Amino acid sequence: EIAKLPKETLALWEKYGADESDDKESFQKSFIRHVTTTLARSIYNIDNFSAYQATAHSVRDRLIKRWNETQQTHTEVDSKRVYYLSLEFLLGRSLDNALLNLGLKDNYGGGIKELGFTMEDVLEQEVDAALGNGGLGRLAACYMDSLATMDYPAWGYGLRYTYGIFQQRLKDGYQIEFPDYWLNFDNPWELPRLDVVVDVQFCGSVNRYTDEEGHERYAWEGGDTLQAIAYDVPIPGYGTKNCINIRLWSSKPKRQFDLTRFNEGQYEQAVYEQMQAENITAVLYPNDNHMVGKELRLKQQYFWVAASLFDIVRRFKKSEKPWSNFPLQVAIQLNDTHPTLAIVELQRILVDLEGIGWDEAWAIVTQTFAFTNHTILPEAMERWPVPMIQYLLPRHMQIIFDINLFFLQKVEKAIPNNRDLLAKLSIIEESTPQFVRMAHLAIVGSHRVNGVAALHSELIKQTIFKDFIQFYGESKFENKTNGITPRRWLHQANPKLSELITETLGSKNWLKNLDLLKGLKSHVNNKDFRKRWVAAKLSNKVRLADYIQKATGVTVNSNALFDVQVKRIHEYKRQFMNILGVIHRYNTLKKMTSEERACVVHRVVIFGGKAAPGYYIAKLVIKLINSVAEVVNNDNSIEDSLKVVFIPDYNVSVAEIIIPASDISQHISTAGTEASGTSNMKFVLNGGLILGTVDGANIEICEEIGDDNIFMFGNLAHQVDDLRHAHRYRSVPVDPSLQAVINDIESGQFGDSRIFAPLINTLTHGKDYYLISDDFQSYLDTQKLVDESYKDQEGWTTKSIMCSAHMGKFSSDRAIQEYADQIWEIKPVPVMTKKHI
Ligand code: CJB
Repeated sequence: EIAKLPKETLALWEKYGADESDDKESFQKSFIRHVTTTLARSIYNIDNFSAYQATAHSVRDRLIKRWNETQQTHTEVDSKRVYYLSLEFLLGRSLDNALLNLGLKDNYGGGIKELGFTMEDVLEQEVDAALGNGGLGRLAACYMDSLATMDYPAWGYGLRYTYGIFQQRLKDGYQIEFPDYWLNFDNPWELPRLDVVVDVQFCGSVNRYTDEEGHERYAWEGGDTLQAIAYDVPIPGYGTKNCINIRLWSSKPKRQFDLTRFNEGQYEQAVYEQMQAENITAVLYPNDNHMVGKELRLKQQYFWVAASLFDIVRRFKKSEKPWSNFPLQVAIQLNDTHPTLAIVELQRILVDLEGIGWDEAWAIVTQTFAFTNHTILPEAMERWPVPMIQYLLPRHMQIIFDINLFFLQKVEKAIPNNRDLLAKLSIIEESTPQFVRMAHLAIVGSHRVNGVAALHSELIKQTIFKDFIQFYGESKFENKTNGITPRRWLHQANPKLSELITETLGSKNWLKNLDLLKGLKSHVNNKDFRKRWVAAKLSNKVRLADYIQKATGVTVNSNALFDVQVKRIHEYKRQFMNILGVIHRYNTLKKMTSEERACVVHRVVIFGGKAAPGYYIAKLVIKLINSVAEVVNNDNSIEDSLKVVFIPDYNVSVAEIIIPASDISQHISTAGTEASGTSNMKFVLNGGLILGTVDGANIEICEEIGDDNIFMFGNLAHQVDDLRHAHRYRSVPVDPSLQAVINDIESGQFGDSRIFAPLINTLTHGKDYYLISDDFQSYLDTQKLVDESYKDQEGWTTKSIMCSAHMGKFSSDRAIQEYADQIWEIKPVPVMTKKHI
């Protein structure tokens, strides 16, 4: 029940609800207030961590104000909103980002110094919010930043995992996993909404009945009910009052305790139910580009989808518009197939709960949803056993069968007598047991399907979704090339370069319009500008070298060429090829005379990335990298011409140190396997060059920056099938350089070779699925070109500047603009400054 407040009260709100100012003194006041009250500490008892907490709480106060004004504006205007459903939001740290987006960094920096701390130390205290695996989760975070910055009325919906992606440590060169209990200390970046609670049902049964008007209806009854509690994460836009919301759900039991059991002395049984319920949002599944069909994961998906749709529908119903207006008020984007059950849930709400006819309901559903595909790897395709869905969600399974029936009837009508096509398009895979193909369900239930880079969007039409084109034609399938936010990935991660760009262009407008970077081109021959460009890169390399020293104990020379590959460890991303290339380089260096070596460009090869805990081969790749590093880094005979490091626990905040420091980064997936890649964009934006295959967004980056400024190599996507086929007829790799490297490993040069046998085995006996052998020579040749180019430091600097200058297209603002105009049909809603109560 909302209290009706008398006029005098409203006046008090006006008077005391006034601004908390953003000047230095106001910050210092709020800092001291938070230390003494929120943290209950005294001036004699503050460490860097408390200073971080107090600063964060001061920023949080200001965020909440903007967040409130944004929500009030959106409620008042009530225009169409977009809801971005993502099982992963890889946000990283929030304090620096909030300070920059709110324009508080300078005042707070000055204020904190006078209080006896440094901003750098304070920022270092924050633990990453790591509720994601890799590219897909970070993309969601970049998109939220753009939606906020561009004043769109948008919400993110996800899960509040108690444990984020595991922490990676190394022992004897092997990855070991530690739980990421990120909520150990208080989390100032979330607002618990203990009043926003949604019941979520599982199991039970379906009863058919006839309603008063004689219609056949279905009721889902019985089973277990859990509760979803909302935690809201404010996302501030850059240079705007707009501050949008990511709502993360946390699970808890509906009943706190089974008192009967407790009184009977069965304490363990009594808490069992509680634990089961809390389990649902306990942990993020640590797999990237790989489906593992665990029942708990399916429960997570439904729990999240049911709570989110309840919330969305509740908000829609407040405005009392007719149901036919739903798609005019609501756009829902499915980030991969993980939230596909939302399609079924909305149909269930409309048909079973709201009593709308099937066809009318289905038209509303399909106009509301759009679906983004992020991969064509077969092992990543989600399919759930029919019996598992039947047990957990009996009514949903019926609805899926009906959706499929009506869909296949339409196909049959449009393309008669083609049973083969029906089987291929069916949402149900007719195996034993049957499976639900989530991608098919997502396509059928959405009005638009998109891939994430031009090549990928073409490939999905030619491969995994080929058969759908026959029925729908091409117009349902489109491309939305990914983007990254320049606020975090240049302004925040690379302050020196950001400052230089702002000074050179004469304003900060490029941060909201990245195309303005092309203004740098006219300065490319300006000596002073070039000098500062090079100095920024060098200081970033020094910063990274310090980090490497601390994290691995290895000393690296900041004047060497920094060669970086950081991303999830996966066979298709071919870190294996990189380390095989390193072995080739090492043994070539060893054969040289000192004089010859003096002419060689010194390199530091930097790896980072997590392997899924159950991915044996990926974990062996990490072990091989570390074994090679051990030998190379301790071999004085090569005189520092090569160093190899594996930086442990790669995450968003580590990426912010690594990316601005790279000279060259590797994006070397087998052609056709990396849907887009997004770190490639981050590296180039920061003036790093790319060594890459003709894959994903590399192709579009090449188009923008020109092929003089990128090192591309390897076979093309359309050649892959034939090459794989040809492998079947050979037992050893065809490439002699590769065979030599394999021999080196097998000779024990990097320790007990038996350890690496399963890894080597992936290349031999007709396998080599990812075509390392086919691309190896071209890879080595292109690496030589990199060395030669780097010797020409002036030429390299020109390339570096030209790279950044042409990266406008890859702002996530451009991507979001395309989604907003072409899929969601939403308009910006600037936050109104007048007071709303
Ligand atoms: N992607 O991160 C994931 N996880 C998956 O399970 C499937 C795909 C990645 O999504 C990124 C964002 O679209 C892409 O850039 C990347 O190529 C893809 O692997």
